[in-house]
Amino acid sequence: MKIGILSDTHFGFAQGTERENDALFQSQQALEAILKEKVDFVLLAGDLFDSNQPSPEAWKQSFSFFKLAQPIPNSLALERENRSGEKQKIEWNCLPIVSIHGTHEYRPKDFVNALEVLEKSGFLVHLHAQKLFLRKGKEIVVVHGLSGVPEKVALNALKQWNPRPEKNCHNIFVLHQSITDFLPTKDEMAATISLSDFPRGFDLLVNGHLHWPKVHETPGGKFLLTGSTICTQIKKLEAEHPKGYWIYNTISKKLDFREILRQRKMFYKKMVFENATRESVQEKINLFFEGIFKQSFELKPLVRVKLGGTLQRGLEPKALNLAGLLAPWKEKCLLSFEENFASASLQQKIAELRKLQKSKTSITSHGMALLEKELEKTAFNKAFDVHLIFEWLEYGEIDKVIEALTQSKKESNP
Ligand SMILES: [Mn+2]
Repeated sequence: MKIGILSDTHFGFAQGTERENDALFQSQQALEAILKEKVDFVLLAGDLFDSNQPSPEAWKQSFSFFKLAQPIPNSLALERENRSGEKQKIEWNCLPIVSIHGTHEYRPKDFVNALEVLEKSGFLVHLHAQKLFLRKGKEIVVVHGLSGVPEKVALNALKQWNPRPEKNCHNIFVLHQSITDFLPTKDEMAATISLSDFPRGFDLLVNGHLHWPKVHETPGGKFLLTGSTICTQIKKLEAEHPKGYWIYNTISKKLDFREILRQRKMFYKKMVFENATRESVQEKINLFFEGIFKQSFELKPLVRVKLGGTLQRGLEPKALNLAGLLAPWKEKCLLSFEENFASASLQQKIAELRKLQKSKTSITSHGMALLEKELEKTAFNKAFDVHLIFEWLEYGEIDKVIEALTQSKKESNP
């Protein structure tokens, strides 16, 4: 079978802003292209909506999207199996769209989920800890769907459901969670499932939620991050990958990524300065933006710049007026920025400590070096031999120290 896979369309995203049509504009192109490929069904990996209680505007976007598949006839027999093992045939007239809900649509038990509404409308088949058997002649594809749950309980939900691949079928497992392997720090509020937790023996593991597209080879098999069809946060990883969708062939097991043709481009730039002047910051900013606008864009691009490092002594970050430096470019893009300049003195102290650490000098000479530096800041003006005093102190020659210091004091305060 041929399957179109996409995820994270986020209908309703950025409502009331210049980007309010992006969610539908980009996801619609993805679905249209998938339908042209004559797929047997479409698999969605959650976060169709941006909110768990979509606005009428978001519902309208979703209906426009799902209507695209309605004229296409269904050639598959569908049967859903519940957690208890109970099976139920599903009558479906148009091209099947199979979906789990994501973390954005999650609602506690006993509340109606937006995707249940879409199923009642005949737009999709919704799975939560359920299997869907899709039969075409002799070939059976089983989609094992675990919808999004709060991250803290995700590993537990996976273990409790404990899906096992069906014999003589092509098994696809789909979920919508964070994965610890892709996060920089361990935090159970952010993720509990690791790649090693996935059940073995599946032909394909599919995960929504993380918005950049990528295929990973894992102990559990091929692991697909579908990526989103829209950018909801400008991150480095996302800016490196254009938005798109996947075509999967169950016989060759080939996964092809296709870009959405007309999409809002995204740029992310981190600039680190050292002892920068206002002019050097301005120059670097202009160079970056001139590079971007060598090409023209159908949709204003998203640009995020992150500036940090140190400024020239005496130049306070406030005086830099970054917003002012960026102003000439504001009209041409959807701009956001972050500045994180360390104060020069703190930065200097860190640099000094690093230098000392590298030189591997003894504690005594560290102390000596620090004392000399501190004395330079006072009115001391080399009134006594620091090295000698320090050496005496080291060997407990207090009397000598007092004598030398009182002597020098007399000399320097006539
Ligand atoms: Mn999402």
